[in-house]
Amino acid sequence: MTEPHSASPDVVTLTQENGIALLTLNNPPVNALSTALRAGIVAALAEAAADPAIEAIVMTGAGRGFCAGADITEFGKPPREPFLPDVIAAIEAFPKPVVAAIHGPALGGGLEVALGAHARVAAPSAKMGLPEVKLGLIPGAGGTQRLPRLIGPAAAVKLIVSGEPVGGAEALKLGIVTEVAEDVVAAARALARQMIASGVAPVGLSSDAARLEAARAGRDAFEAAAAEVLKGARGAEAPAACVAAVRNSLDLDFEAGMKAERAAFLSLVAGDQSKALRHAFFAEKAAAKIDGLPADAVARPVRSVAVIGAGTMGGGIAMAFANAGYPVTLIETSAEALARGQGNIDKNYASTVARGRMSEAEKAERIARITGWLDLGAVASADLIVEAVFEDMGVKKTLMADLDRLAGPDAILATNTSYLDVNEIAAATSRPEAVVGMHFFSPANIMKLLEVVRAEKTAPDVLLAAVEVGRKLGKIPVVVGVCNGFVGNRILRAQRNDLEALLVEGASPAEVDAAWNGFGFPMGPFAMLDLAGLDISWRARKALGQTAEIADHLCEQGRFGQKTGRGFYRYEPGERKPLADSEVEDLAKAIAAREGITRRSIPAAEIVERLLYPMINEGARILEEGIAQRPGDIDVIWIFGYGFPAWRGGPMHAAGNIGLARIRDGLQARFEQSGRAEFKPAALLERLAADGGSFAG
Ligand code: T1G
Repeated sequence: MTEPHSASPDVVTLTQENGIALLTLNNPPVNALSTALRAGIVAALAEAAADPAIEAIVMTGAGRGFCAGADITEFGKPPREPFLPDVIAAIEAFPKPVVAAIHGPALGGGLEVALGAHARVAAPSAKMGLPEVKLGLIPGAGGTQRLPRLIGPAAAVKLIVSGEPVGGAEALKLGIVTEVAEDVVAAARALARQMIASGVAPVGLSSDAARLEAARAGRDAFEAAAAEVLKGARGAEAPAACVAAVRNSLDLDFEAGMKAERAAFLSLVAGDQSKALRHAFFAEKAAAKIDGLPADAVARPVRSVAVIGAGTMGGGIAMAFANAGYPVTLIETSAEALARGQGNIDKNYASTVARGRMSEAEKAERIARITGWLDLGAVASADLIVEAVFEDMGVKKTLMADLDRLAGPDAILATNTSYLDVNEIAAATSRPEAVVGMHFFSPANIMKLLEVVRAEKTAPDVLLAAVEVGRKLGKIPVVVGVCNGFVGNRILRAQRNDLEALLVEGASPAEVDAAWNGFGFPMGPFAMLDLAGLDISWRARKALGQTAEIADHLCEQGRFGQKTGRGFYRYEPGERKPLADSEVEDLAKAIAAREGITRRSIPAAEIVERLLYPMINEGARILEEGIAQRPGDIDVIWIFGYGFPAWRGGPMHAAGNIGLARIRDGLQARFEQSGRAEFKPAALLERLAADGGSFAG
């Protein structure tokens, strides 16, 4: 084997063995395609082309994966040569076979690099995909032109618009790779050897006429798939741009298709939606970082879990842990409650199996990890205990005191409370340093967000353990401070500050919800209230000594929303959509008459402002109080916990696009009009608006 010739000393190495060169991408930690790495590939190809001993190239990635795509830290800066499409064209034009050996992530530009190769093999660990749509982009280095030629336009448009990766086996089924092998480099060498022996000059996807003809024959299937994938777009620009680019691969020649792809990419990358989605990407990464911990702090180990309470939340939490491989002790106070909880868990898994998303064997394996107990003493062996009992401070304090007495000396005591004071809960134990909030969102086995509540005495190793466990559950943990409602629910309360006034002034629940849907939320506030149950927010209001005349009246009538068939809407059997409830409108009219308010039609834009501005204002207060570590954490919480459209970047990022001065003025006007303190602009908002700033980060 010849000595390694480093094509570029640090990011690409080229070695050669028996005529086959190994070109290794080596830009830790994920081989992102930085300018240096792109230049290194071009240099390595030139070096290989000049070496007559080299008959083929195998491309691989150093470390845990092939290549994570374009270096997203370079976005927003002037693009520098060599541009990625040109690098991939150079791979494709190499006169001898190039085989990509893919392990781990090959994402975005990383998969596009592999599509420039003449063949691809994958390891079972491979994770191949084009996630650009999640960054508000389209694949910008030939993915929309080469992938349809490789796997057909229908399969290609689904993969591109979903942004989701596929593993080695699925990639083999789709035709992205021709083989899956544990030793993926050896398999690639063998394939290269076969291609050399065939004596046939390699043909790249861009010039493969037969593949283009086959792709064009798949147009009808493509149009059907395109219509289907666009249904979920809800205001996002990138999905439609992806569809248009794949359609170009059928209608235009390769060069024209590439030109159109580049133009669309450059337009999107400069747009607000992509900036918002890139903000959300980095904010999600930053959210797991905890400021102010000792440098040597390490997470307390968690190998086993106990969940107290087998209700909706407790059952979902138990499933989340079982899904991640943890043994779970599920404890209830009665055999009947335990059986009901275990029955619900079985039903939830059964519906996943029915949808073909899990095998019966996997279902059995996960259920076997959950052991039901009636004796609280069963917590003795658990490293982490999560209480998910009734949302009442007295109940929780009593339970925590019992757990404190029965749990092992190093056990972590976590509370799933959604808004109660975790300091007060911790004070009910002799180990407040071991108490932390882990606020799961329902359904706890599905929702990605986990608010990790840092109480005054929570120890660093306990806090780190809660975050680490959250990530092992596949969740997005965000550290928050103690206040009523923490971050997410406190901002949800602020969103509702003006809801009843909107009804009294003339809007209907359906108009308010439609405006919020138009802003990009999957569900409007009234539909959400009816779904969650009006009694839940009623109890929270009473705990705060607050009232909401219309909602309180509905609750006093026992109208708690969907579960009782009436709330802000009427729910009739057989009717898919909720129906207007004339009694709600009559009540709003009566209040207007009593208050001397002239009702009017309220524009959707005004409705959105009156929901959104109080949320941003509450976010500013949360930052002032140190309840959230950074504005991006608030954005992550609302994107992943409450459906804030990611292509708007979350409430604090969206505020920057609206303009803080405009928000301040809107709130000030509402404050003066209503006299209600909750609309008074926060000091931080006033200060940033005066400086012309934004909530950066
Ligand atoms: N560019 C720059 N840095 C990246 C990066 C990237 N593409 N991907 C990850 N990092 C950083 C990340 O910020 C973190 O930094 C560290 O690497 C480890 O990441 C032309 C235009 C690859 C599955 O969207 O999905 O190609 O915090 O903690 O959990 O068409 O990172 O350590 O300082 O996430 O093992 C498309 C995004 C780009 C892939 C690894 N590619 N990355 O997950 O590690 S657009 C993506 C991921 C594009 C082309 C278009 C994940 C991962 P730090 P990590 P991980």
